[in-house]
Amino acid sequence: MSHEQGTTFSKHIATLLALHLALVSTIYPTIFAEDIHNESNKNFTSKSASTFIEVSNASDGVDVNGYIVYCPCMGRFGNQADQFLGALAFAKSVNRTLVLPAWVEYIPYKTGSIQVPFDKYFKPEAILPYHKVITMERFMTELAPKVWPPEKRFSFCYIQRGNGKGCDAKDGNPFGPFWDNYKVDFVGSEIFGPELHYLAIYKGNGKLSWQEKYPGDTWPVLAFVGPPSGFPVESTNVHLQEYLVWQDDIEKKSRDFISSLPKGPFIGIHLRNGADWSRACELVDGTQTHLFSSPQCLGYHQENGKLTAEMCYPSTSTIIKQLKRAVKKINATSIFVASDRNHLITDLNTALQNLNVVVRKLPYDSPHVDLAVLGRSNLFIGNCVSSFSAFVKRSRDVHGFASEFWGYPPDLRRIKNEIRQNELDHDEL
Ligand code: GFB
Repeated sequence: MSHEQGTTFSKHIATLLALHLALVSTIYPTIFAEDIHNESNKNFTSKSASTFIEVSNASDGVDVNGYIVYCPCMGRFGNQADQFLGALAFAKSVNRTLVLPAWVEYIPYKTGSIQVPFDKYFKPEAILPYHKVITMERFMTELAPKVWPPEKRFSFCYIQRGNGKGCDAKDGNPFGPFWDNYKVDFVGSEIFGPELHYLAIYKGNGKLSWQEKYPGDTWPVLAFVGPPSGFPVESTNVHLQEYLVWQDDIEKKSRDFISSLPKGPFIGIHLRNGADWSRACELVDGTQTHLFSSPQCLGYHQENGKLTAEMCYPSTSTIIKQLKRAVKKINATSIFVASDRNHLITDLNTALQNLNVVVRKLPYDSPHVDLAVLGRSNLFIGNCVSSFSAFVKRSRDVHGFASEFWGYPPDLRRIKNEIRQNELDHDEL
């Protein structure tokens, strides 16, 4: 990489980071007026209420190998779900019980964040076939008094953060509100880098290094300032999506909605087109290797091509063209649209009227029901760059359902024309 390219690349990274931090710490339209009730758990009713503790290997229900606790302090739902899969793999690798953190959500036009218990959306029992888990709420009330008394609460970080000398685990939003939600204060910090890294579990004896440096008897709880995992999800952990099973009420809402659609196959589409997204996509100028979740279509080693602006923020004409093709391909009778802003219902209904399909969206706002419906569609078309779309793609892969992405593979003729047009414009100047 030349110095100039390097500088441009660094500028992009810096801009993206700043954008990301600004976006996650301010006002996000992420909490919706969805009243999710705790219905009985149909598939897992055989498990007793204490299942999560019974999987532990001591008579008093305490896991002698210890626990992993962390704050999902980066990004919104899609980002958090990506990192959850990595954290799950990490906990399994070091053989500690994973404490399921709350989902961090941001309230529109309000500072701060709220913490939504993990099991409001997903069934913890469904994770047990893979690894031992307990919700943060149960951990704090039932086990923390025994294994993690206030005087033993150290926060773990790779490198010093904030203004102090340690992890400053509660500095900023959502860090402070997350731990406050569980009334956790830290008495000190444990900086594990640079000798150790959570990624060590993917190399040689890495997982043993964690166990040797932090044995369960002297360090019963490793409380990480952020997820012990990367973003996007490591390729080896993509399959762990199968253990994220929706709670029954979300399943029911998605099934009810689907049964209200005309009989026949339906296409589920994700239109990520809010203001934050258009700002992020402005950075796509052909020089980046990856952006956010783009490895899901471009490949983790970029083996499937380059990122284009159309893949990040597809034009309405691209969306219509791809949809027309897809409708014919699967003989769809309806299209379900999920979006964070503009569902394009009128444009799509008008453009597709000759094909006899109806275009619908949920009659209420719920990202989780949107995800569940998209997951069940006969064909899904998502945004390769978005981690919200990535959640859907992974959940469909579990069942072998078909998925496509906007603008992918890129329309080479269109790109050539754009380049030619740019050259003409330039010549005219
Ligand atoms: O899920 P997420 O991390 O995906 O964040 P990206 C996007 C959020 O926008 C979701 C809402 O968690 C939802 O709250 N949202 C997006 C939607 N699409 C839909 C939809 O179809 N229906 C509904 N109801 N809500 C990244 C962020 O978003 O975008 C980063 O995580 C950063 O922090 C970046 O802001 C620009 O990967 O798409």
